[in-house]
Amino acid sequence: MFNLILFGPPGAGKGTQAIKIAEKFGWKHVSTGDILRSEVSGGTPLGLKVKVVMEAGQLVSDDLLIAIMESVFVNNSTVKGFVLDGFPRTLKQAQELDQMLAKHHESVSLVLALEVNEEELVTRLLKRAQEQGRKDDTEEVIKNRLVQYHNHTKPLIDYYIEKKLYREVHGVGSIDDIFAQLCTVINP
Ligand code: B4P
Repeated sequence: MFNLILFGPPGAGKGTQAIKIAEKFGWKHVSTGDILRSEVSGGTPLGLKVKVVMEAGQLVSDDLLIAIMESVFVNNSTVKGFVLDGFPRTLKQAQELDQMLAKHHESVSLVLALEVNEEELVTRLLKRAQEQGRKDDTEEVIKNRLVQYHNHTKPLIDYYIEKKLYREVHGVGSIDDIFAQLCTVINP
């Protein structure tokens, strides 16, 4: 099983590229952001719990995310691979992911990061706000999401460099060109 983590700051294009990668290689795309948003729009107890946190641009608790991912792995044990988009986002999530995979005799295969400057990230997310009206794409919440990224998620780069799993691709340019570059690094 190929376990790919697509990594990067908010707005780097993880969701955009994850869909294309999953389609090309026949892997399962798992976006924790999409899972949480669907709980919110469905008004489930979990959705009600995370709505305020997400709309403020904060990270949802590690325990909730870990429970969600456990059930994703249990319910998809026969897939050929996973594209994890938006998970892990904290050191605790990364450590728990390693343990979860080890339980199934699996491990992270590759961490592919999309490298995009902050000005471009903000421009993209504000554009998406106009097109899709996502509640966490306002200027103030975007700033907070970037702070969360710098404080909690960016430190994972060293974690994965140490494990020799980390590769970076320049994430500015056309979606198809970036996709082509990502595909040259993925070698299932
Ligand atoms: P996510 O849904 O993961 O949000 P994201 O980081 O903004 O998305 P992404 O980087 O995938 O950007 P996209 O491709 O859409 O998370 C939302 C929230 O959920 C978090 O803030 C948090 O509260 C919660 N959450 C999720 N996972 C969690 C976890 N593990 N732990 C705790 N909390 C968690 O691209 C952005 C825009 O750019 C799009 O409009 C796209 O069309 C555009 N774009 C993409 N590529 C482009 C390109 N090459 N050029 C120009 N525009 C491009």
